[in-house]
Amino acid sequence: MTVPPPTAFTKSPGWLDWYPNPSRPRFVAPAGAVDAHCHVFGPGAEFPYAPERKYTPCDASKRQLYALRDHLGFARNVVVQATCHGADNRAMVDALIHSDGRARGVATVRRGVTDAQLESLHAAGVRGVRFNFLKRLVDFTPREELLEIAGRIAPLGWHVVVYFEAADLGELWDFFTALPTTVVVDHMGRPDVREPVDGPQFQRFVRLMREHPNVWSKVSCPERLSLSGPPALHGERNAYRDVVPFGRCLVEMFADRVLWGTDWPHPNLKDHMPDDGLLVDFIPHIAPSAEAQRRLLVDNPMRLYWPEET
Ligand code: 0GY
Repeated sequence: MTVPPPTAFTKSPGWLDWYPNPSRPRFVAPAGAVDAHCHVFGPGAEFPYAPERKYTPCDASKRQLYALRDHLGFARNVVVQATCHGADNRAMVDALIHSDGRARGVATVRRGVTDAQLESLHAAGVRGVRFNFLKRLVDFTPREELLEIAGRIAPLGWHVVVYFEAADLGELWDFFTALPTTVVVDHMGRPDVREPVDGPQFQRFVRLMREHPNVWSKVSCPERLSLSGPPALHGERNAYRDVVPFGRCLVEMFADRVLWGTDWPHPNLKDHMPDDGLLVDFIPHIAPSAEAQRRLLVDNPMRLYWPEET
């Protein structure tokens, strides 16, 4: 029997690779646009996946990410640490330091992180930490541990990115509102888009943003939230319509606290893999005016990730 080398990883069953030949978007992003939510996976032979991971992805390298950035007409990326790398930030940091200053990052750190490690992450371009509350992605971390980490990163000017399901917001509310930093919510707090945008579930999220001006939202991942499903053909440019009212509501109400990202390479999608060109064409449906697009894609992410340039 041949024992595979320790760096050989087998993708989780049913894992879908990222879309190989994305179309060129019709929507032309404003100059300096930032893809504020994307990941790198490995490559596993260079940056092994974490032993505690809940899934094993396909490789998705920095080179492939930056080629996609150029193809989509974007200028910069925010690379968010993916759970398959645990708190080993090397792949993400490697992507940042090979970006010519065009990528910043969001890390995962544990309680024992040293000041020197935080400073080194900062020097590489990290500007936030991510707290993940999805049981299918991570094991439980006690809230006091997360609060301690938030207190450690606040003096660096970093923020906290939170990922949770809409149904859990009530239970997480006090924790989120106690955080001493800007708080960025992934994917609009994952609303159930079968419910109306003015229904209690999404309005609770709107209330969180209205009452807490330090809370921002990524108006991202229509492909993850949509129930109307993928476009029947990958030429159709009118996809994910059931998610539009949710994104549009947040863009209209909180124009200076919204971010957008591709979520490339789209972890854990089981039914279809989106054409990233179509995802870019979703933007004008949620941000119809040139001003809203500029704030969403340039002004807001620059203020959060490259404040020294604004
Ligand atoms: C996303 C969503 C997911 C996964 C991760 O870090 C991750 O593993 O973020 C997901 O499975 O919903 O934003 O990339």
